[in-house]
Order: sequence, then structure tokens, then C-alpha cells
Amino acid sequence: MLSYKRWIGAFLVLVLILTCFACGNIGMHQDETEENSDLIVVGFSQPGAESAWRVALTDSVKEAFTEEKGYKLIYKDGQSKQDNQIRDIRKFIQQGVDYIILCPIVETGWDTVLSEAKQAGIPVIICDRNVVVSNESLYTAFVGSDFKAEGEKAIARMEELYPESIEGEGPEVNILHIQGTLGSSAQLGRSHALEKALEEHTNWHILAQDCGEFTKAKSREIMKRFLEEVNIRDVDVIYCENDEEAFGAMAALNEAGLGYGKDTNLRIISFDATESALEFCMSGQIDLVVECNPLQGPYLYNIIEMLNDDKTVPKITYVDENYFTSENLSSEIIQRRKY
Ligand code: GYE
Repeated sequence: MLSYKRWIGAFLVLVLILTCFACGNIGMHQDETEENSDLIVVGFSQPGAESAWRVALTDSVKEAFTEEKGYKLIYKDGQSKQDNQIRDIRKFIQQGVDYIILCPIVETGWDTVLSEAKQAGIPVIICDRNVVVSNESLYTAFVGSDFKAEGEKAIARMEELYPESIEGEGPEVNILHIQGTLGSSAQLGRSHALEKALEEHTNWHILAQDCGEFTKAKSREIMKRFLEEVNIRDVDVIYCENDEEAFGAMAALNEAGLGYGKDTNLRIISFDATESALEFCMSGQIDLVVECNPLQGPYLYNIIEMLNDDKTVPKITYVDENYFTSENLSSEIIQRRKY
């Protein structure tokens, strides 16, 4: 038989256990989607944080979807792996988010997970890079860059720099090509423009080509290897598919004590137009930076607001983009730069 005091003791322990369970349950329910049921929940899947450009895109989206404006943004970094992004999207679907923003690392391989989102009735907005899917209805809208147009701006500059070489006659133009993540829209569009130009200008040649994964470290490694494989005096242009890659190539050239940019015959072309790249461009170390605009948060916000109001949204929205050489750059432009 339990004594009276023991009964009280057992009762108190029971109350304690039940309280803990209740707290635990409340804790479990307070997951990312249910803290404040009035907020519109947006799941945001990024491939990684490989460049200053991408960090600027993440910040722009975070600034666009704030609690003050009625949104709850759940941000996931895919650590440069498509499988992680697919897993993150599945989690968003389980959480019952209202919208998904996907910046796809590569173009293909999204059909299944996008079908799952569609079945769950969650609109998906593709952002930055694009997807190639069996059915366009698998996503609601695309906001991002026209990468072929970006590549064409780089080619137009090269045609301007080597006017006597564009008819397949005149001096050869030799190129080192450092590509971005293979299979990403940014790589495909920028590489496509160069490949097309090589077909048209038969005296333009790629002396060496490799993938720098859009990072400075990888590009530096590649450039060091290129320096062993080719005679740098033969090279006219280093075509880097983003600023980080240009910085990597420059680091390798600096370490080898080799000059580039103005007052030399070696020109660097880059994409993104981050503040640091613009500074190098203004001082003549980078010849051209084609702008790729990461400030896409406001564009995405407008699209989602329209969807909230049941309005029809444009399937494709290209962000505004420019290009810079030392001729059209000024310190005011650089100071105003947000990334
Ligand atoms: O150029 C690069 C980034 O997809 C446009 O990815 C983007 C590219 C951008 O890491 O810096």
C-alpha cells in the first residue's frame, strides 16, 4: 500500500510528466510553418553560397519577404548538391508552405519533385537559373537572367576588340575558357554564346577549357594548370563565367608574376559585376564585366503578391542587366553597388 505522502508525490510526478509532454507538443507544433498562421509561408531553396553574387541574391529575397510584409521565409542552402535541393523541396511540401522559390543548381532532373509540388497545389517560382522540364505547367513562373544575352554581350565586346579577326581572317584570337557549374543555365547560356562565336569566327580558338564551379578556389587551380599547358603569350582572352572565377584566374597570374589587363595583350572577361569586379574593371585589370543582376527579391515579391490576388503572372520575367568596361564605369556607379 502506498502511503498518503507517496500518493501525493506520485501525483506531482505525473503532473510534471504531463506538463512536459504538453510543452513538448507545443514545441513540436511551433515548427517553421505554424508559428503565426496569418503569415504567407514561402520555402526558398538555394543551391549554395559559392559566390558573392549568390549571397546578394539570398539577401535580396530575405529582404523582400519579411514578417512586416506578412511573410515567413524558410531558407534552405543545398550545399551545392541537387539531391539536397530536392530533399528541401520535399520538406517544404510536407510542411504545406504556400509558395516555393527554387533556384535550380542545374537545368534538368526536376520533373518528379515539381510534379509532387504541383499535386500538392503549391505554386513554384523558378528563380535565377532555369529548369528544363517535360511540361511547363510544372512551374508557375520564372524570374532571372537571360544568360545567352549575357554571353552575346561578351562576344560583342570581343568583336569590338579584335575587329580584323571576325571574318575568319586576320590574326588568331586565342581563348582560355573557365566555365561555370556544368549544366546550370548560367554556364549553358554563357558558354553557348562563345561556342556560337567560334563557329562564326573560324580564327577564334579555345586553347584550354575547364569547369571552375563558379568559385575562386577552383578557378585558381585550373588557371595554374593552364599556365603549365599553354604558352600564356599566345592567349588573348580569359573568358571567365563569373567574377569569382576571374578573381581565381587573376590570383594564379599574380602568383606567377604575369601581367594582364590594360597595357598587356591579355584580357579578362567576366560576368556578374560585383563591386570588387567593377573596381578591377575601372582600374583596367578586367576588360569587361557583363552584369548579372542578383537583386531579384522585389521581382519575386511582385509575382507572389499577384498570385495572392489571383492575378495571372508572366511566365518569364528577365531582370534588367547592363555591362561595364572602363569606358562606361565611374566611381559613383561602384559606390552605389549593392553587391
Ligand atoms: O553568375 C554566379 C553564381 O546563377 C547567375 O551563379 C548565377 C551564377 C552567377 O554563383 O556568380
